[in-house]
Amino acid sequence: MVVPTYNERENLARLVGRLRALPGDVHVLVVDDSSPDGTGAIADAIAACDPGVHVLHRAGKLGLGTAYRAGFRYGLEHGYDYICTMDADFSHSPESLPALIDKAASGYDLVIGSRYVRGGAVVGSPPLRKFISYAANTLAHTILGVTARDCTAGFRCYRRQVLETVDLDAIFSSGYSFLVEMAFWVERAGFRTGEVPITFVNRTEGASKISKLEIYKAMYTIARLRTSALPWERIMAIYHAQFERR
Ligand SMILES: Nc1nc2c(ncn2[C@@H]2O[C@H](COP(=O)(O)OP(=O)(O)O)[C@@H](O)[C@H]2O)c(=O)[nH]1
Ligand SMILES: [Mg+2]
Repeated sequence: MVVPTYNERENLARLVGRLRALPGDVHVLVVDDSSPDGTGAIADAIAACDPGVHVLHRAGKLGLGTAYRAGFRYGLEHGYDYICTMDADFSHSPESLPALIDKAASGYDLVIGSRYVRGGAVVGSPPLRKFISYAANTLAHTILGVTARDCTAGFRCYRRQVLETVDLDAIFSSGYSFLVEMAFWVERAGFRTGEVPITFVNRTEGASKISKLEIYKAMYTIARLRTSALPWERIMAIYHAQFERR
């Protein structure tokens, strides 16, 4: 389980405790971006007493997308078959993780802990937050053709083959829109995406790191992916044929 953190000192120790208490010896990798609140030191202290907990320290706030990518690389290099991600803020209940892994093991390449399938729910999010999430998903469905109902969710389980196949270096998004971009490439590569209903509980401790800039970047990402997915070679061939005939 890759847990990116930036200022999560109120949450991290309890979260890791609950993940480590799950059946199946779930290992945890904390990817901390030099959190000013000392989350990195807390992670080190936990890792010092538990060989199933690891920490990657990065030099500064380099973005959620690149934190996931660093975590994926670590998971691939260390031979894990399932590489998962979640927020550190308890919006994603650790106890839902086995359901995600079970579904992946039953033949899905990417499993998303989803608010927007039957049985899923959102608790405590302000209306604006709900609207942004709804709007981002609607754009991803209509403009990009992504079929996952909750493609902005960070609670995920990837089979290692997915992360070996998708070109992680070619992913442009460094921040939150990484999630939409990854869902898009996973589906385009022909992998099977499944969803497990979860109840998303808005964080009670610490502050959200999502900013207006991340929302603009997400819109740009959707536009960029749409244009990059157009059949440019055919379009240029038609254009040249027309042009040369004159
Ligand atoms: N390492 C790292 N973690 C981040 C960064 N931005 C956000 N996070 C973490 O990513 C997770 C999702 O962020 P969060 O603030 O919960 O976003 P929200 O759920 O969309 O409000 C949390 O665990 C954050 O601590 C970042 O730049 N670097
Ligand atoms: Mg969160």
